[in-house]
Amino acid sequence: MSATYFPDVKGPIAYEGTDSKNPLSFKHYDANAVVMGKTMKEHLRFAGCYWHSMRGAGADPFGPGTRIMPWEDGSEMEAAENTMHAMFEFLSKLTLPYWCFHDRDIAPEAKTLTQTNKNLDQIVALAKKKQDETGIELLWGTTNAFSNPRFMSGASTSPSADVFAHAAAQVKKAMECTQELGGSGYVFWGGREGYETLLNTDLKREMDHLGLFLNLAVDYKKKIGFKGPFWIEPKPKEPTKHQYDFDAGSCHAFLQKYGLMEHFGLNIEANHATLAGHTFHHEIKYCVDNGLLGSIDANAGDLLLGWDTDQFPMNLYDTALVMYEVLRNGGFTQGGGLNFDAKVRRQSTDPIDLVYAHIGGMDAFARGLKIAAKMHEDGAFAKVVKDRYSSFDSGIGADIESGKADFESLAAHAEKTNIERVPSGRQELLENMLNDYL
Ligand code: XLS
Ligand code: NI
Ligand code: NI
Repeated sequence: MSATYFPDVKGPIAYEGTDSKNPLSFKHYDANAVVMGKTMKEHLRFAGCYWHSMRGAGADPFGPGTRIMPWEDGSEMEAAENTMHAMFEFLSKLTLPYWCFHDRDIAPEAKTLTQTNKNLDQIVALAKKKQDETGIELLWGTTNAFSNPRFMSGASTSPSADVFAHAAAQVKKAMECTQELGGSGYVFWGGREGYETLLNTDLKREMDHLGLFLNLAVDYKKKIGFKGPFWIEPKPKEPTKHQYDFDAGSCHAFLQKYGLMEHFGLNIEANHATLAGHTFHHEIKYCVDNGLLGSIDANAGDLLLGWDTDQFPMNLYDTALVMYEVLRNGGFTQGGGLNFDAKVRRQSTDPIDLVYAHIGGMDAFARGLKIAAKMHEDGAFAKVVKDRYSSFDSGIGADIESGKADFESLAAHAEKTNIERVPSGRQELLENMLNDYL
């Protein structure tokens, strides 16, 4: 492996166990260790993301980028090629088996769509070569239909039909690139699909346009034979005041209304969950219970800052409870994985900081997986939940669930039943139990 952009990392990061003092080693992520019948690598399906790791220079609303990114060198197209080399060196050294990208991350946008697409073709060919050389695979591709000023009022929900057409052209091409690279799935994040003020917004028309657009995407997917599922990535706000793909629940309703359930799952991002006023655990659990778990953008927010800070996931409660749900789902059955949609802080300026960040995130999820597996194997939490609803397993409860009961029979039952007390929820005991696993 040629050490070009990450010279301090001599070879692939290895598992050295918890006694190791080497900061460039995994303490918990042991790719080939078997947990509940599958290797950690198979369970976790880690992906590196192009936009933050390779293209994010650390800019914030108050200042430009701060980061040293030696790969952004030469002409625009040279820089794009160097960046692809850097990405694959980075993925290989971190032993990340997958990657994710937006069309505009990997190749520069030109003056015309034709030239932009040619740029993309050139870089996709290089990416394909790098994939073949390394065995690293594409988890998902997506479209950036939010940065270009033409998308200021939305893409498929823009009041301009020409913008709708441009968004379609972009998704069409990005889907083709994803297919060319063998991507597992394709993501839709509605970057500006929302509104700033209702005073100028035809809410119904915009949502109908979004539903139409996604149906057109399904038509095209069938036409080109793209096998992977589509995943919507819910986010309640930012950059818009209100986004239509608010959270898992509202996406679920949207997908049902527009007849899209068969083709879509969700890509849940931790920080988007918290922006929506939910926990990461809640959003994942909602997906598992409704057959919607596609993929995960593994990051974390800062509750004190309150915006999409995209930090690396370090909280073991989060990783354990989320992996508990992923295991309950039988894994990433739609072909998704854990994509580090996370960025190092603005003051973390060296390429090596990216390496530390990913080691930390991978170890946090590996620990989460081990904790979750133990929780499943013991079955203590599953038993508590099962027992709590056991009144629905027989008698009147079974009649309710099977649809046998009606209001008259229920009223008759209530008249002859005195409720002395409803069983305790035992929340504190359960929290103690959870801490014992950590
Ligand atoms: C932004 C989103 C974005 C998506 C892909 O908040 O997380 O990065 O993951 O468009
Ligand atoms: Ni994301
Ligand atoms: Ni995000």
